[in-house]
Amino acid sequence: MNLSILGIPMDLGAGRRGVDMGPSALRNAHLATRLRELGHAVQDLGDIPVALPETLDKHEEAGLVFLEPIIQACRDTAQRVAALPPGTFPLTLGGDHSVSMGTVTGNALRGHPAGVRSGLIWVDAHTDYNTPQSSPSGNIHGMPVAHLTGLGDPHLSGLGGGWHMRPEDIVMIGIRSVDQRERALMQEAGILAYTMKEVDQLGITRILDETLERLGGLERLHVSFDADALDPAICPGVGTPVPGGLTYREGHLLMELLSESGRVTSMDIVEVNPILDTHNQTAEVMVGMAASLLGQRIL
Ligand code: 4U7
Ligand code: MN
Ligand code: MN
Ligand code: MN
Repeated sequence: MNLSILGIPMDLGAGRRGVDMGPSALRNAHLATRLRELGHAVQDLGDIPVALPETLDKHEEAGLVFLEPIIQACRDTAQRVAALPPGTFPLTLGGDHSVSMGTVTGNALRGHPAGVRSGLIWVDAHTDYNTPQSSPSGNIHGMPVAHLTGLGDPHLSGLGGGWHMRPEDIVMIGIRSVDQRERALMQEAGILAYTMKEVDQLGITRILDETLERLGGLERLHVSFDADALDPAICPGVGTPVPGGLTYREGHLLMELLSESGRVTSMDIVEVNPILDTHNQTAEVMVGMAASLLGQRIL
């Protein structure tokens, strides 16, 4: 497969500094080499330019922190991803999770300026379904999914022109932290989310069977993997850790089953924060997750 790596070194959407160094940390953990060893043709496209918070006034517009530069970076990301040649698998590296408004939109627009119906598997401790009105923090990394489905700020939700994700085409896995008003928005939208309770009760295999069945007819499937979905004991380098996450094996099994399905067409790795990490462990674990999704086998 032809893989294109693209970094989006952005931490404007997060409450803490440091996730802007995520792409460097992942490259440092030998991302490209690992994927080449699997037989892929890997091209690193470098990074999307993103404003540094120190060069901006920390202004809030209608409950949104750093709205303008985030729109800019997401727009650039969407354009860059949408322009990749057909048959290429984009592996996009955050940055905080607001980058996924750009990556998911770009992947849906590839080869189709109006956008195609696409599936989204959101692996995260959080549902990221806040709007500017519901958000307790104002941090945009807690809002990407809501904007992808058309809620919230019109500039952020308008990145795809008229294209939006359909709530029924989204499945979330690993969920264990949802804000009160966010919960109501999730229920209204009818998004399927497997909480950690369901991971414990049903197991990853059954959850993946149901997920792939639900997203059955869709030709494009994007996996957005927030490092905080994994337990903080395995991935300490995240800005919003929540105890009780996916184990190392649950994460790999999820990726292995997705790989076996042959249906995933693009992936994000986001929220890796080297400042909060120990010896780049979180980046190394996440490189392993990408390798499992992209065909690494034990035997
Ligand atoms: B991440 C939060 F309030 N829900 O909106 C918010 F708990 O991309 C956290 O999943 C969001 O890491 C976490 O600020 C965003 C908070
Ligand atoms: Mn997230
Ligand atoms: Mn999260
Ligand atoms: Mn986070």
